[in-house]
Amino acid sequence: MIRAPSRFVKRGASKGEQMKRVLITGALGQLGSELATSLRERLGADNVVLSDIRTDVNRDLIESGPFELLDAVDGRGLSDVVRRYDVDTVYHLAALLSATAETRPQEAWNLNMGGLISVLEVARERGLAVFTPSSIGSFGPTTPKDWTSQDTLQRPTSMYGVTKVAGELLCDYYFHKYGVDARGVRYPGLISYKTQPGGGTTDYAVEIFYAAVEHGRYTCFLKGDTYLDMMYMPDAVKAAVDIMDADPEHLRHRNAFNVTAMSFCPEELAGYIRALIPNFDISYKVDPIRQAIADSWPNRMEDYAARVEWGWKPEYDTERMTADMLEKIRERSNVAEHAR
Ligand code: AKB
Repeated sequence: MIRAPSRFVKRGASKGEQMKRVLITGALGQLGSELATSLRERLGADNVVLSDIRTDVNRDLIESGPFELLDAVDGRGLSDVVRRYDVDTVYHLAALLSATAETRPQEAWNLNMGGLISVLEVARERGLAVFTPSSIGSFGPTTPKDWTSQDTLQRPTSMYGVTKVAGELLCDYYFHKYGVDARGVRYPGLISYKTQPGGGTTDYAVEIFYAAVEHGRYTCFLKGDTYLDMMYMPDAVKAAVDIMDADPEHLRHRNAFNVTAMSFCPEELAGYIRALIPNFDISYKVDPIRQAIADSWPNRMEDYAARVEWGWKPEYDTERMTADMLEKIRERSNVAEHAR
């Protein structure tokens, strides 16, 4: 049996008593879909309400428990869902990622900030706990690039980064001013095979695996020597669950903990793939927008505060992640091949 994290069990509740309820916004996205599956396994499907602005993907997930068509910017709609399901914890994941945000900056501001403030307002009114992901995108070109520390310069130059820093500050504000239990981590690029990312600068680190399995070659939109922090999805899900499960007494930072698992550049990742697919070939066609964003982000963060304050420790390094990605994508392509 999988044990429910303590914060999802009512205070003083004995084993087996009623668990609490979670709402995930942006639940059909790359992180949301895997977090949803994991939380539904832990807490029971009925205790994890999924929401998104679309229903055209991931039908199995949508049908595996409660789902609401909801734009997180709509505070009334959000409040209604929270009340109807007696939600006490929101994982607020709905946001535009860095590359898309750079092409549609006003929309990014409206969604990323509008969604967050409406979640925090409902949290203030109804005493909810909130998880909000920040990102390596919250750093900028003046941030120290190597072993970037938890508390350092944050002057991002992308609209995504602007919304991420503002979001970190807003979460801190709601905690200090209203006591909202807002927590979060600064995610690096997330690598996964179940749901594709969309509109991110780090998306190459997912695309490359599909291209390697399907075509044996990949044309990368970042330069070969662009180092960025990355993390495999099981660790990203673990971080989201563990930070919300952490003893608040031990949290000095609460919001926006640096978390990382590996750092590599495209050339290096290609080397790991080549160890398993010897003929794999990488070439480059640089996208200036995404390259400029990547160049403004750290090469590698340190995540000491997360390790000390709530026991963060990733399980996957680049080698283990690469082997698992290739194996899982091959399995999926074999299934698809046989289904034809
Ligand atoms: C992006 O590339 O925009 C995201 C991120 C690092 O926050 N994956």
